[in-house]
Amino acid sequence: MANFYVTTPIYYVNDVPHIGHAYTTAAADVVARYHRQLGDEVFFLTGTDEHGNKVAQAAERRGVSPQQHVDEMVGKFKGVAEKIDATNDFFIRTTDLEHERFVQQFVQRCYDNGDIFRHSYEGLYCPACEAYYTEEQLVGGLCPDHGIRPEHMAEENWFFRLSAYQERLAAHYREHPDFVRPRHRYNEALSFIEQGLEDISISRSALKWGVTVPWDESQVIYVWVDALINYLSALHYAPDPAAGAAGGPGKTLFERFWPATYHLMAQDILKFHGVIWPALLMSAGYELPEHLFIHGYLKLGGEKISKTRGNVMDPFPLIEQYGADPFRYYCLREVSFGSDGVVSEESFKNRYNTELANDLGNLLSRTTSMIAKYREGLIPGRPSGSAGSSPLAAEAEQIVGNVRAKLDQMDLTGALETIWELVRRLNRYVEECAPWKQAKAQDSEGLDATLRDLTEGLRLLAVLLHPFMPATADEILRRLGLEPGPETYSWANTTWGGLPDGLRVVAGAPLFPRIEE
Ligand code: ME8
Repeated sequence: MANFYVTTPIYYVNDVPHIGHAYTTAAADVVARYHRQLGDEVFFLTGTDEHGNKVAQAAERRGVSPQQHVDEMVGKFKGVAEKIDATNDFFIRTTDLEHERFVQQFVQRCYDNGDIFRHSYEGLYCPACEAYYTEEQLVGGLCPDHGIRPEHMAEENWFFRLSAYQERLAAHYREHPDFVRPRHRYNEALSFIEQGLEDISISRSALKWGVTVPWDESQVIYVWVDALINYLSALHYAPDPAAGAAGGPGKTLFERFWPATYHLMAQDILKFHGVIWPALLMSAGYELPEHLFIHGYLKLGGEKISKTRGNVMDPFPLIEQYGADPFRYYCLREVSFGSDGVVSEESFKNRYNTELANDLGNLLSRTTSMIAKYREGLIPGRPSGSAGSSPLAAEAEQIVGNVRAKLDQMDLTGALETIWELVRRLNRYVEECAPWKQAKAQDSEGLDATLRDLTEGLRLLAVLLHPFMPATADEILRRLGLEPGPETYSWANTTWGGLPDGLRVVAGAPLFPRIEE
């Protein structure tokens, strides 16, 4: 049993959440659930980034105070996590007092180490990134990420000696070739470091909406520094999910879960997490996270979905209409995890109808209705002796092994594809065995074996699907007369032959009613 700590970025509350936010949180939830299946002790963190210029401006546009704005917006982001069935152990807000105090202590450590100094600065500032750019970094004079023209800014503020960490950062990358994954993102981050690092401004004087610099009340801490520290601060005040467990964990969350196992995010914030965050941690004397995993962008019509660009796909109507599971399935299956990909309502409906309604939904309804018809609902028991071995056992176990290997590599899309090999194999098995013919020929033993194999296959599917489609997995188990729960979903139950005898199928509506145009 290992300790496993997975995080999502904390999302900006300058605008409403969109499908991109739901995607990262869903992916982190898959990973968290999978590690719980393995028996790991898991901490899963998500939350909101509530300070900074962007948020202050959004509040001003609405004519409300920043505090009122964030208090109203946070519910929408918590709502995303709930609606997609995320099992986050805590939801951090950077306006939590405990977080703010921790941020001050953290930067004080960097200051005491001599890494923070006063400096005046002038440059081109993108308010959407909350970051400075050089002329060369701009594309046609515009921010490369947001396509807006940066503002000229001049400030005297506090700087962090990022340049002093260049060598140590590069060495860390060389010694930890899987620090950033996938590989091309590692290369991107390392080459950025190797091009030379400049010191960065880590405070703002013009802005009031932030955490005060502990030694200079006239300035607030730069929102990105404040935000990154959330991964660490949360472990100092979040309630302990294992606190009620028998015997108690005995150690604090920080002792058990730092360093983080995975920070998940898209490539827009790789530089902050791959360069600035590790340097800050080195300066303050903390261990570095084990891995950053950079998934790609979901794009609409070929363009990155972004609040600043205004081309947002709202996940709520889809989730409300079809449930969280089809949404989770679709995003993770349609776009190869780690690459960019296009999403659309049309392709959602296609996958829903073919893969969920036809492949998976029909498999369950065919199996359970045949058991109802031929065996009065009683799932045939395990035959004794050599007659008990199934032609599917070896194939299924190979598939389980492959799913695990893909999940361990963070290939969430590959894992889903592999699970569908089993779905399709079971459907072919129905055709091959033709239980209706076995019934007609009064091949009672053959029919029992077919129905039992299909049920066993469905049980296995439920365990494999649990991280991706938790409600669907629960429903499959219930239809087979099984009780869903942590025991049933334990990875130890992925061996063929785990189905208890004496179960009865339960009738029910189609898992995924077809979407008719
Ligand atoms: O950057 N496709 O917050 P943010 C896939 N507050 N993922 C997407 C996406 C898309 N089109 N759009 C957004 C911030 N995301 C900071 C983070 S962390 C210390 C501070 C996801 O609201 C993806 O995970 O702009 C991306 O990295 C993140 O949302 C950016 O969220």
